[in-house]
Amino acid sequence: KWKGEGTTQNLESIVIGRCYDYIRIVNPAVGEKNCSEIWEAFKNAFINKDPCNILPKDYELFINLSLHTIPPNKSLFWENNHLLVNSFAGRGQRYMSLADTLFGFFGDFLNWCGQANSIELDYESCPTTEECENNAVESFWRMASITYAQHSSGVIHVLLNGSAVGGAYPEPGFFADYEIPNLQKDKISQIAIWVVDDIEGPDIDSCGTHTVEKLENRLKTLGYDVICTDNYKPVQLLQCVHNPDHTDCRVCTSPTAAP
Ligand code: ENP
Repeated sequence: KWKGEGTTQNLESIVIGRCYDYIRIVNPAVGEKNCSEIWEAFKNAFINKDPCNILPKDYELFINLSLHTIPPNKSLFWENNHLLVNSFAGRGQRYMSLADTLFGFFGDFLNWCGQANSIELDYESCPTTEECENNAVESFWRMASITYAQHSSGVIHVLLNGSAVGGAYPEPGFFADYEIPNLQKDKISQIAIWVVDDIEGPDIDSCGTHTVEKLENRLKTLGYDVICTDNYKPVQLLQCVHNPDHTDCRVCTSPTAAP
């Protein structure tokens, strides 16, 4: 009955398995966590409720149980480059994006919703954000984004897509609406923005232009030390793994003709 995809099959097994994978293998530094209690708190945020009336605060207990330290200088915010961010962050080895925290790891790539007057999940369909913004997935990411921003410190990194239609810094967007307003200024030394175009993609946005200029001005007005870099090489080199033959991916220039 809804326009969106239904709950991911085997959701419970996936998220409980992810939770153990996270605390035992991906990031044992988080210490002991009760994965079945975290699953119960997650599920209780949205089961047996109108699927269009789930609020971020319904995930409060889930967040309290799964919260852990986010190392300084490791936070990585982004828009419009989910897979690139996943590989660049390296499951928290290089950077810790929201999806590399225990609470974000739980939901990444999954879909879920419940139904009013039933304790069953809805595997057939779930509401999209266009149908209702107070849906289980949207409210989950809003709560997770707010928490992630509040706990980020040191140098903050932001990876934006310079080829995104509509601009690298979308408004509305999670970064603009839930993350920037929840950064704790006294814990942050600098905000480093990277604007990276898709290989072969159009150069729609760059540092100092269009929506990126708007972002830089917003952050500077808030009193942050902001630096911006176009086509940050380490990220571009990662993109080149998929596009090894592209001219932008040449690692050394061809020798010039002899005089
Ligand atoms: P999209 O639309 O490019 O990508 C959405 C996909 O990324 C979905 O598969 C979603 O999981 C997963 N995802 C991972 N982290 C987030 C997230 N953090 N979030 C929403 N989806 C996330 O991403 P958006 O909507 O533009 O969100 C980007 C935001 O994530 C940025 O603000 C960045 O700083 C933040 P699922 O379960 O929905 O399939 C917050 C919101 O970290």
